[in-house]
Amino acid sequence: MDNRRKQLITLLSQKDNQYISGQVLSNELQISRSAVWKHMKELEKDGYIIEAVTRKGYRIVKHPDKISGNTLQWGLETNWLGQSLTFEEQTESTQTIAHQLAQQGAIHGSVVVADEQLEGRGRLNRPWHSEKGSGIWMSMILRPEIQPHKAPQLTLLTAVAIVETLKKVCKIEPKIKWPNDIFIHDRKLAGILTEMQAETDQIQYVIIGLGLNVNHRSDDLPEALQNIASSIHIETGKQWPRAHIIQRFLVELEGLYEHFIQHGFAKIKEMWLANAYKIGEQITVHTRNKAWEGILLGIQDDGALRVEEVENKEQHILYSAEIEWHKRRDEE
Ligand code: BT5
Repeated sequence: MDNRRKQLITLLSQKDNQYISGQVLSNELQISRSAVWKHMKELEKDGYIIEAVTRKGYRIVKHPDKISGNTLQWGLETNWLGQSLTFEEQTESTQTIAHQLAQQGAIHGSVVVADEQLEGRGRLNRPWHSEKGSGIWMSMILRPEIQPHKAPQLTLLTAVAIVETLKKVCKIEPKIKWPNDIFIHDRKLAGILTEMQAETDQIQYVIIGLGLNVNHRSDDLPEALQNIASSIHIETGKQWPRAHIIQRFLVELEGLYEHFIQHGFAKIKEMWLANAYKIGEQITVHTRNKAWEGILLGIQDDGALRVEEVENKEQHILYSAEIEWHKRRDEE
């Protein structure tokens, strides 16, 4: 039963906006046309809006707003990423669950998604606001056979996957702020948190967390974030089906990851640079106990940041640093 519905969603999703006839569906699934119709009614209970037109057939006009184990897995077109999926209505943090699952042996490509996080976190344990029903809060467990020092490249790769997904699905053009932020119009739309368990020369697992604000209106965000954060809804004025965005993102990430493992970082680096925030512009870099002005030149082949110091034209390669991006004064 469930499997048929999954196949149905896959067939309908592949056609995107076009109709697919009841006869074709009935042949593909080897069930009667009235059984197809019954399945459509069931799908509507899960929040899909399906249009049925005589002599044309069916098409999905709206993917469900709600996320659930079903809506995430039906129509997921990846080969391995997210095929093992854990969904939680509410959890402390998907990172915490992913760590537990990874330690219990969860397979490469396992994904954890939550509708709400009570203790979502960013880097250095900073809080990550993860309101119920509005955003994408998810963690991916990867077991890459790469040297541990290359793991930060996975953060950059994930950023590229997010931007490419949002360009295609939502027609917006966010920028990547090194190393782990996705920005749009100078506001933060998404953040990535990469955590790793490794020995000196071998990675046991990497957990990549993604927080992406989707359907928040401005006043849904806490006051402290209202001037520094954005959402896809704020940018486009539309509500977006989160499950559909997650599925498209997983397809994008899987493709880029496979390319990275087979051919290395070069193409990802080019894609990253094409979408990067403030390349060629002036920033302030805080390293240890010094602050200096620099021009952002780009990234190295390994993903490190390249900055030219304004005062003496010296080039610096930065693996970690706090950077001031000179936000507009009214946004401080
Ligand atoms: C990040 O940290 O940007 C990484 C965020 C990763 C969150 C995901 S959600 C799924 C998974 N489970 C988790 O528990 N975490 C991951 P960082 O660069 O340290 O940025 C944190 C800062 O972003 C905070 O100090 C706030 O200023 C800001 N912030 C918090 N919530 C935000 C939100 N929803 N939207 C935009 N900015 C936010």
